[in-house]
Amino acid sequence: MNDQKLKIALQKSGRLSEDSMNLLKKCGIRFSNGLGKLRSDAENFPLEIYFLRDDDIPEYVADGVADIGIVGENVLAETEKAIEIVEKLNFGKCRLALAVPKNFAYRSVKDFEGKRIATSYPNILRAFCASNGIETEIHTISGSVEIAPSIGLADAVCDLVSSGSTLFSNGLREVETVMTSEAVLVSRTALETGLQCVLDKLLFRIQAVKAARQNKYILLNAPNEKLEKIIKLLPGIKSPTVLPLAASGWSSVHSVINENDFWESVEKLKDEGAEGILVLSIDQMIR
Ligand code: PRT
Ligand code: ZN
Repeated sequence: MNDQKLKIALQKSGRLSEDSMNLLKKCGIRFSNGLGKLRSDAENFPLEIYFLRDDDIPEYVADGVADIGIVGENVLAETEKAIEIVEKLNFGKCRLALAVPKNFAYRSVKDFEGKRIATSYPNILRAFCASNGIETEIHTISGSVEIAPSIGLADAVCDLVSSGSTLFSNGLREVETVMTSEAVLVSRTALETGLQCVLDKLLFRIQAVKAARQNKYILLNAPNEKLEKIIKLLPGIKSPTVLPLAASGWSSVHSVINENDFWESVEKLKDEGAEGILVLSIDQMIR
């Protein structure tokens, strides 16, 4: 391993912090993140970790203070910095949406014409309004956007939504998705060869962790006469492993299944006579 250290910026404390740190830990990278710590050196990987506010991460990466970072696509789009998305990370999922008070008779995006919209994302909203040919009055506020209509500051809001319960409890109804977002790994452009090499190693591990999260390891017992049908239900990475059981006429089948069709697969396997089904999480998966 070369001795150049890659500098990564993570959110210090907030919705992305825990998932970002867990991802590095699953990649086998050890570091301490004690309370109030602003930077940390990884013990077993050439990585220096900076803990920052999420809004500052694109700028730190664009300026080269950090080489890479983990940030929401929404923050990235709002700051309009010239940095690259290297990998989508499958967490921190949300959408930036337009919402109106429940009694607003909404029909189409044209209903926003001339309206006051409160948001923390003025650049994204401005671009959205322009591409829809509408003129709006954008009020930029940095927090608690959802209360703007009830205090008379705005007619509508453009805010991040995940479950929708914040909008609902403030008497608002989501009517348009402006953008969808998830946490992404970003990088400054033109990394030096040594640093690019460290990033490639990190990416290889991140992709293995992502693949593992989307899959489960499954073990089951099958009567030999049903093996053919059961194997068809379990494609695995190449094909399932089949081992004889001590009890005659039975086999143990091991495979990997996608989490999305997990319950459906298990039901079909049971219908075909599979018994003793065990399902395990996978930490890393390298195809
Ligand atoms: O202190 P710092 O500046 O670092 O953090 P922050 O307070 O600005 O950001 P934080 O930690 O709230 O969010 C970090 C990132 O998480 C965001 O930039 C998004 O990419 C992502 N994310 C995912 C969310 C949400 N889901 C989310 N639900 N960010 C914010 N929210 C808020 C939203 O603003 C609204 O107030 O949650 C509320 C809505 O949630 P529901 O579930 O009621 O719809
Ligand atoms: Zn922030």
